[in-house]
Amino acid sequence: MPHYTAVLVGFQEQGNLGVGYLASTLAQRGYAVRVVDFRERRESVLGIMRDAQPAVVGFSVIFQYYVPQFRELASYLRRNGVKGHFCAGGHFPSLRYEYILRQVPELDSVVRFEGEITLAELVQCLIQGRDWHGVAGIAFRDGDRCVATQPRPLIADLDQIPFPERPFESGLTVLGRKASPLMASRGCSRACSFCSIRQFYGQVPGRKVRIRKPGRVVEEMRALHHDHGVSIFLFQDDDFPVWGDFGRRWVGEFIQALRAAGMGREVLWKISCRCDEVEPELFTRMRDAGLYVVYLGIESGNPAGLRMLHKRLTVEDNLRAVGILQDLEIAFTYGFMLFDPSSTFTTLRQNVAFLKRITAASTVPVVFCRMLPYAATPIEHFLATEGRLRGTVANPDYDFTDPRLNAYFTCLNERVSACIQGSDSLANQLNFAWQEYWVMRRLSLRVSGLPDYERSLRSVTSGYNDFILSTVEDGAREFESGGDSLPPLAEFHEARRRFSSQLVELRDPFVLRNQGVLMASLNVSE
Ligand code: B12
Repeated sequence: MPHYTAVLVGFQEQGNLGVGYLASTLAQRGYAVRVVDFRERRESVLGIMRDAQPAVVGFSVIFQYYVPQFRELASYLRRNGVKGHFCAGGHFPSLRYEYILRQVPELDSVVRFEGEITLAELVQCLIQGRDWHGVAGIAFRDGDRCVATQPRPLIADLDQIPFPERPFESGLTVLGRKASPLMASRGCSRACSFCSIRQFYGQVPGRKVRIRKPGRVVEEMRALHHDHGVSIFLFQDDDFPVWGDFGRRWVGEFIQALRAAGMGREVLWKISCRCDEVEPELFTRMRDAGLYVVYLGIESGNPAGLRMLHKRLTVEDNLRAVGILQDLEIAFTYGFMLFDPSSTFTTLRQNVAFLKRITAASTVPVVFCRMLPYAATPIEHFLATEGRLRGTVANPDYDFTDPRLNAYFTCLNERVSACIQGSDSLANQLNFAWQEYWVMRRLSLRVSGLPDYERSLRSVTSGYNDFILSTVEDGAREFESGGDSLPPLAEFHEARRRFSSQLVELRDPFVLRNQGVLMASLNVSE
């Protein structure tokens, strides 16, 4: 195996664009880079390091939950003789560099905020044997102190950086169609109190939101489509550029470029945006050019929650967005924080009523989570000031003002989390089945029995939604009136198993029955 200048270790679930951009930027400058999946066995990571003997090992710590595991890996690699310069990047290390430098003594530096140019300069210093401590945008230990160098401005023109490398396929396919993540922009102009994006892009000089040229985005899509057979594009933008006159112009050019590239009919794409950005005329045009799912950051269904989360939206704004997408027959998924620091039993009931409304058509499963206070967010600060912040970096947490709610959440979460959270949760399986449905429908695949299939899918979704929401409602009543128990865990396992097998018994035979048509649509023989 050749020696590599840098080895980048990052979490590779569904790809990792950050690491991909770092790798392509280094490669463009002539450095040999190897990307490793953080989930690989540590012995095999060590083997790669021993063979590669990199001058720099970069750890991408984009989820703060994983700080302890990264610490463990860095320490293991050092103990086993890996030399090189160890650096870390990502939201948490950028915002809390002192913490991570103290907690992970194996680290030589932290690359703060956008990492492409900083890492390239750091690598250059290291391989030329020059002093690297003056590189802008880093932090390091100096005796007992932690020092941060001057911040590096954000990259003004995102089109100046090369397309990201994608050494690992995303692993995502829908009915045999490959899906890939990509980004048209970075940053968000809004200020939701729970989100770290604004803190991440807001603490350094430069425009907080940068948007690529539509033509370049389409060029990347075209390369993925033609060279790698990708036909579903998952935009990971913090807030896809659809807002106001600018958004309308940008989207107009994007659609034009898609059509000019011959991809107006054969590709589908998904975006994330805010509810107040959804409007009928623009989204009709987007739908007609392949937009098939919109992830809405809804987050709350009651006024106090929306205020606490600083969404600057009303419940009606949220309902309106869902209504428009439903009218246009664009699928939607959503983020929803059933619990947040302002939660009471009253807001909980309002949230349940809201979830009932947006899931009334039974074309989307009920999902929810508890708002967690990520490092350096305004809500973390608020909770600390109130004396309610709890937990650790890996498990940040807080108390509700009503102690009955603390007990209720713990009990409820234990029972429903396997249904609604994580990649193999029931809600995720339902979402996936619906994605397949929308792909078949939007690409007008000639499958037989699609309307019946849709009805049955609705029926399973509805059964699951009723089960979850009635559990939440009944439990809230019980705990509010002084009780402290929910039905036994076994009942939830059983319900989960039941809905899951209903789904499998419905979905698998349908796909099998239509296998010929589905394969033919991929130009693959059976
Ligand atoms: C795509 C995505 C996912 C994907 C895949 C992630 C992946 N492997 O890349 C999936 C769907 C799996 C996912 C899951 C989750 N996600 Co997510 N996700 C994202 C999202 C939207 C985009 C990531 C991305 O591609 N960014 C674009 C690149 C260009 O930026 P970047 O990764 O930050 O990298 C740059 C810099 O940080 C820096 N950098 C990063 N790493 C390194 C390393 C080195 C060595 C250097 C020098 C520099 C450097 O340079 C990079 C280039 O400029 C982000 C939001 C965001 N904008 O980042 C949330 C985000 C990372 N996710 C988040 C969360 C909370 C989750 C979940 C917990 C959600 C949930 N409730 O289930 C799960 C956890 C998954 C798990 N297994 O534990 C949070 C993390 C917050 C935190 N402080 O920990 C984020 C920030 C969203 C948010 N605003 O809250 N996620």
